[in-house]
Amino acid sequence: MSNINNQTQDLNSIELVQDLDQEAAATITGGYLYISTGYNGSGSETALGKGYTSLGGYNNKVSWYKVTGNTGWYAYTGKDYTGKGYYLAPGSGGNLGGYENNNWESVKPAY
Ligand SMILES: [Ca+2]
Repeated sequence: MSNINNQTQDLNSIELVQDLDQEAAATITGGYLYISTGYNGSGSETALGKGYTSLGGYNNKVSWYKVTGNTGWYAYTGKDYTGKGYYLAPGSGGNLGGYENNNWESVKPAY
């Protein structure tokens, strides 16, 4: 778990916090959206526990994800939940392909 916490701090350190949408900032209990810049969790990886209107340094670089817990997520190709949206079911994950690969810029939990 300490590794997850460190990754979350890395994301915060690139100043994503100021981009948080307050309505989407509610913390999810028991689940995370993991994202990485390489396939199969390689490259830079982080765990997200709430919505982000911009992925900061991860914008247009995500190539892999995994959803833990019982809450699904939405991922969008544009900032502020715009562009093309994708539903990520609880327990799902894998490498991104085609238009979706290297294109996510915002994510939020699907309540
Ligand atoms: Ca994009």
